[in-house]
Amino acid sequence: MSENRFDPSQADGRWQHAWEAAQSFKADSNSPKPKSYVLEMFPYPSGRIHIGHVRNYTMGDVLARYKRMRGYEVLHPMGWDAFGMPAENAAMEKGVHPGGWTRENIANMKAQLKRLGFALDWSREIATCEPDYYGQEQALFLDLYAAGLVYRKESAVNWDPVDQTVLANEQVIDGRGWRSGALVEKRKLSQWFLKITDFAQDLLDGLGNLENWPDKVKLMQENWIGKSQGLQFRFTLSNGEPLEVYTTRPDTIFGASFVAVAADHPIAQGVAAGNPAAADFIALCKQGGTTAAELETADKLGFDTGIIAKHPFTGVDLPLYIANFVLMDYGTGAIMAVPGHDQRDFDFATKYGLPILRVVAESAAEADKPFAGEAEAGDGVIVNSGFIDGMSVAQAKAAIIGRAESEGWGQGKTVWRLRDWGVSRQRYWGTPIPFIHCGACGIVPVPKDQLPVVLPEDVDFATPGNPLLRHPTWKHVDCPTCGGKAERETDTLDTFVDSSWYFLRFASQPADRPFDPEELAKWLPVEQYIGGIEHAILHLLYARFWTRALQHIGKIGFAEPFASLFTQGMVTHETYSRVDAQNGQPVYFSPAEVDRGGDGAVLVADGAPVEIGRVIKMSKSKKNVVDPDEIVARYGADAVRWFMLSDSPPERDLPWSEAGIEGCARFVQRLWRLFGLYDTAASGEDKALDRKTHQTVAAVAEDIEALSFNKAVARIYELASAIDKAAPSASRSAAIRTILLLASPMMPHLAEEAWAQAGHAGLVADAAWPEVDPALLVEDEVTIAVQVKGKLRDTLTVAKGLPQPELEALALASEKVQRSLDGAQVRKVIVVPDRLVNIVA
Ligand code: ANZ
Ligand code: ZN
Repeated sequence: MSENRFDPSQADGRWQHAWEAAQSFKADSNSPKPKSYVLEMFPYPSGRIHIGHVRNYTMGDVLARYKRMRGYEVLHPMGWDAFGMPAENAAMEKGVHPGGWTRENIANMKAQLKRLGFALDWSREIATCEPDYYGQEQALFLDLYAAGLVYRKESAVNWDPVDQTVLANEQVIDGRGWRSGALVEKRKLSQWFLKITDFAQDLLDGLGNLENWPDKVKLMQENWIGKSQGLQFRFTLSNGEPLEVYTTRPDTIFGASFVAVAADHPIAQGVAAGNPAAADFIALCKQGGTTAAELETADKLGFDTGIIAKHPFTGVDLPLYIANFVLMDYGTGAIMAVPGHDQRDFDFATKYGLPILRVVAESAAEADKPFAGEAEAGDGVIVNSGFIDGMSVAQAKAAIIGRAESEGWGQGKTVWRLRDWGVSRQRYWGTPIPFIHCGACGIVPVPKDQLPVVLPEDVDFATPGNPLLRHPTWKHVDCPTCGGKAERETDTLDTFVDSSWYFLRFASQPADRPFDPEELAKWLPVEQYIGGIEHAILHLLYARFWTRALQHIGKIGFAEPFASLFTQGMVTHETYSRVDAQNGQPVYFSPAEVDRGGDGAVLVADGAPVEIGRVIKMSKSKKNVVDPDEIVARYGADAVRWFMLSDSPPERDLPWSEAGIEGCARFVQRLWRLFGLYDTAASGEDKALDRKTHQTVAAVAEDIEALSFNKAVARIYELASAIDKAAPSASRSAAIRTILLLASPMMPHLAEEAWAQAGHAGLVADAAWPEVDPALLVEDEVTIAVQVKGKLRDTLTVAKGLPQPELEALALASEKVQRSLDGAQVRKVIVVPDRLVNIVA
């Protein structure tokens, strides 16, 4: 090869065009080859790809390219999760149209992805904001409705009384609307729900079969589904009403010292009707956040109603409180409180001076041990509890449930944390929910032949609220059933619906249906899904639910969408900042603005020091980012890709470093020089190098299949060193050809360039993975330690399995051994075959 430097600025684009011209990565559903579906979570088109995308997509790309080399027909698609709030925010802030803003971002990001040389089938590109996608989603939504899996119900939303609009949870900051600053109220609105709870048990059981999912993700899903078993039972209140409570710890019933209801509980409402102080307290509760997490951390607050509940066993009077930490939509919205063994109850009892009783102890002897400032939620033996004293927690649970059931005041009950999925959003930039409200007929599904229900283009963002609701004409339609005047639903779907089935549409996208089940069956389930841990719960649970729901209604033949899941670590970097003297806030500087010496760092602009902060996830707000475009322009796509795979195991964080990327760029050149040594005319055999080559092929294959990319990279470094050291031979040329193929999924541009320069026909992208000769995988030589009187004097490299007499003879023949014996009489020779010879003199 004549050129002695590889020039990515020339080569990268050339090969990207070559792949496109050859349609190298177009997946053929009708191919007779075995199929492999490799998928990375599709991005939100925010405007620019970030380094996390680069890492995620590089991993998927290496696997996809590798699978192609192994003879698979590979589906490796890309698309855009294109609906959502940022587009509407941009519309409000910059006066642009959400559609224009989104499509422009998609074009930019697509160009960025192309510059990284990803082996993607762009012919299957999807943007969820286009009617050909969301129209099919509307069709599926109607199918789920027909099957009884979609329904409407009243539900609380965050209502901004000034902007007169519903707010998403993220738009409520410290209880106030993010734009108006007004105190947010909880309002009841009729909303659309998907019946995910019908599948709660199924979704839980299914986790057991997902062997190739990270345990932590499965655990998070399990907790989210939250199956709990306990007792629902009745107290009789002093006002004559019954009070139903739910507890997972019936074993602690003798430790109850008060009962409590949620602010929206009917009993609380009843009290408030005749008591202004109670009404005020309930209003106060409603101002806080709505989420369980917010309630969990909020200060415990209560209102004593003066009502008394009789303890079912002891007859003791328990006061009834309205309490802010009791949720209306869990269990019965009412609890028996056991301060000794529940931390929330403990905090509450401490604040309001209520008894804290011990009913579980480490042993019966510790029945009166005081609490050390906190509740004891653990296991133990039951104490101070009458007929259940001495039982274990589990025995006592069963005993109390048995007693309640036989006496008729309660029953064992399973309760789920999982709630039905509220999918209504009062926003413009989402999939219109395909229903019509008719005064005469009620709720009427849009007939399928009238789909898609397309978003209007002419919308106004100058005033807050839902533009669909305000649009002068869009919502007015004739009722499909009676022909009378009717109105369209103006809610749109949660964008998580869009991402719950996109992987199906990638595999099959007919114009007239959401997908073709037979074509789907060829590709699904996804063989390897790769994405961020931040999607461990919602996206992955919703996608599992949609797949099950579609199976349930007979649309598809499988329940789990993703056979293997991998969650990659983040790309991190230290931060640089100074505290602003005026407002005391930190001002951040990007790595490019800073000169990082040995210990400290100075701002290039003024030469004065900046503070070096922790190594954390790259984020725009902390300015500790590198721009993918910039580094690709500077080092070439292959060096960037190589860096994303090197050093850190893929599930761990990857610290970005200038030295690291420069090392990668140097290795690209080093490989290029190695390829320069490729010589098909070379002759002669180098057995040791052959073995190294074949062992590397086998090991790299194993590593890529296990997604241990950093290990694969390390092995390629090793083989490169072995080639460097080897003398010219046919073996060395074979090794060079092999390393080119092994590195090609990681450095596809360099590989193509070298392949072409070596005069090979076709593209490396279409080449097969090198064959392994199993005979070369076993080491046939061993190193033997030769000791004289227990001291190492020499080592011998001999054929494996060499018999004892030969080994002994070779050892005694060693010059070093003879020198150390110095004429002494050999008394005994101990031989451990393949390991050691010890000569006793
Ligand atoms: C008595 C008790 C004693 C409780 C004890 C816990 C520990 P999990 O396990 O998450 O399902 N609870 C029930 N309904 C509630 C509601 N609507 N809002 C807030 N808390 C509620 O939680 C069930 C436990 O949470 C129940 O068991 C109940 O407190 C409380 F040592 O009852 B327990
Ligand atoms: Zn009608």
